Parts: sequence; structure tokens; C-alpha cells
Amino acid sequence: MTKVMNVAMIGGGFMGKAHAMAYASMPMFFWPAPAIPHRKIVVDITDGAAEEARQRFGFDEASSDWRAVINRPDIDVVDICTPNNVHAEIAIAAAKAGKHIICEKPLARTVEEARAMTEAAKAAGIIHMVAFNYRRTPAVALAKKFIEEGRIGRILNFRGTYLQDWSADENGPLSWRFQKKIAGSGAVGDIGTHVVDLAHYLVGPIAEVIAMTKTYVETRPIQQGGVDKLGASEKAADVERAPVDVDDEVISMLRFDGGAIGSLEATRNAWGRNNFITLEIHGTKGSIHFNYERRDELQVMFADDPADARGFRTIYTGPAHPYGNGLWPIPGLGIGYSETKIVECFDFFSAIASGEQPSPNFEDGLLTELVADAMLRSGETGKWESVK
Ligand code: SOE
Repeated sequence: MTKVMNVAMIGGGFMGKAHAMAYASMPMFFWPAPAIPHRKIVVDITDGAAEEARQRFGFDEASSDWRAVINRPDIDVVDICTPNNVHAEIAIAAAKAGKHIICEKPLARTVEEARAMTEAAKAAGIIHMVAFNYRRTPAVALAKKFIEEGRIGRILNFRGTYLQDWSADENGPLSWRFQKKIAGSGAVGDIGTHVVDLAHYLVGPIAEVIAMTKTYVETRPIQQGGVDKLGASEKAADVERAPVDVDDEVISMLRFDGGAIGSLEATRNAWGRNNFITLEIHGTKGSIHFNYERRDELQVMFADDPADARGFRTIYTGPAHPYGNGLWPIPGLGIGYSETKIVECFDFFSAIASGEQPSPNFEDGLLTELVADAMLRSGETGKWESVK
């Protein structure tokens, strides 16, 4: 019999929706499943919001008291889907209570918080994971496989971008994502860290960075209501404004431990770009290109192809590729955001079943925080900053 594990999900917003969907779907895709996640209890900031999330996301129970919930003996897994300011407090308490933890990205607001979370998780001996889901896209995992097999040789260069436009409107509301005390940083922490995670996954540790950071919109209308609207539906031009104290954009050069060089750009102010995560990696024997907006596809160029057939070719991921035995049976049927979260859920519960830490775990999340911190420091100093 496949083991059933009770999940307490803290936070019933956008990420709560993605995780709840993954808990329900994972065994439908990956069978036999490593465990069956049971949606036991969802926590939100008020009883009303928690009850709404319970009904909507299919949990047995609802609560507005995360402390009481994480100490319950019938809870196996704590899932942190809250804004960044409470990640550390919840994760450290959940680790002390002996629960396995999956935490939304970025791991924390600061290196200090990320370090404390990592130490608590390691001391407790629990399984821990940070939800950097994009490395779970089959095409990205295929890129990793080609790199590990040496198909593009030694890596010379990594170019990564993450461009969105949901904060380009200067009247988009001042959500928590524009407030340092809640978010920690802006584009750097929110989406730049996804690219750092991908760079670490595909190329290896980043040793030093030199970065420019910029805040384009200095004040925003104070948000009416607590929901994270991602700028889209509330354009409150006539509402009182308050300062933005995080970065809107980062452009960074990178030096990797292994000798490769690279660049990273992240902004939420790029009109026309939605979830434009692009990766281009050049090696001594070929190149790889990926664009999340065409996430079924991996573009590859192998230098030893016949001269008359030289060029990028498109591989459509499917059963022959990573996670292909669980996802859809024909290439091109469509990989979506949901699939990345289902795969993430599969990898997390596989780690619990095997007792081996998944990646990215909290230690990996801490390394990513160190790079983000170096970028923010470099944005101030204008100098190369070491990640160590
Ligand atoms: C907003 O930029 C956001 O929701 C990020 O916080 C997520 O990590 C990203 O996957 C989608 O965009």
C-alpha cells in the first residue's frame, strides 16, 4: 500500500493553488507514487480566508493558527506558501516539530534567515526543499542531462534572463513584493533567484558577480485589500502612494567556480514579456537554448553534426525525456506551469520516501541567497562581490 502523508499547507493564495493542485495530481501522473499527499489542513491569515481555501483546494480542515497546526502529531509535511517574511519563522518551528518542509522561493529575505533555516532543518534531520520549480521543466532537465553527458563539452558561457511586465505600470499597487521588510528584495529575490537556481543546476556554483540594480517606479498606490494582485487588476491612480524600497531590475555579470562566465537579467518592468525565462549555454562542443514561453522545446546545436546540417534543432520533450514516464505520452501535448509543480511534488515525496535530500534543498537555497545578496551588494558598491 502506498503511504499516505498528511500535508499542512500554510498560505492559500497563488502558490497555495499551485501546490494543492500538485498534491491532487501527482499520483495521477506518477504511479506508483512515492507517497500519496493528503490535503489535511490549510492555514490562512483569517478563519474566513482559511475556510475558503479549504473548500476551494480540497483540504479536510482549515485554521488561522499555523503554530498549533505544525505541532500536531498527525501532520507529516509542512508546506510554506506565504509571503517571504514568515518563511524563516515557520520553517524553523516546523523543523523543530520534526516535519518535512517544502518552502516557496526565495528561501528567505536575507542570508541570515536562510542560514538559520538551513541549520534548523539539518539539525532536525528532516527532508527539506525550496520550490524553484523551473528546473523541473522536462526541457531544462534534458539540458542538464546533455551537459552531464558532455554533449556540449566544457561550459564556456551562461546567459539567463527572467523578464515579466506585471510591474511595468507605475500605478500597479504596492503589494508586499515591493516592500523590503516583507519581500527582502525586488526582482533580484523574486525572479532573479530562479535564474540563479537554474545557473547553479546547469553550470555549477557562482563565485562572484558584478551587478547593476535599479528602481524605476519610486512610489506606488497603497494596495487596497491584502490579495497579491501582481499589478494586473488594480490600477489605483487616485490612491495615496507609498515608497518602493526594492529593486525593479538587476543586470549582472557572473563568474562561476568552474571557470565559465555568464550574465543574468531580471525585471518585472519589461512591457510585453510575461514569463520570459531564457537560457543560452555555450560549450566547447555545442550550445543549448531554452525559452520557458516555449517550454515543450529544447534547442540544441552539436558542433559535430555534419557540416551541411549544422544549426540549432528543436527537440520536443516527451516520453523519451526526463519525467517522460509520468507526464504525457506524446511529445508536444503540452508542458505547463502545473506540470512543473507536479514534478516538484513528485521529487519532494520521492526524497521523503528514499530519505535522501532533494535538490534544491535549503542548503542550495542558502547558496542562491548568497548570490542574490552579492548582487544587491554589488548594486550598491559597483564592484565585483564575492559570493563566499
Ligand atoms: C511574480 O514575479 C511571480 O509570481 C514569481 O514570484 C514566481 O516565482 C514566478 O514563478 C512567477 O512570477
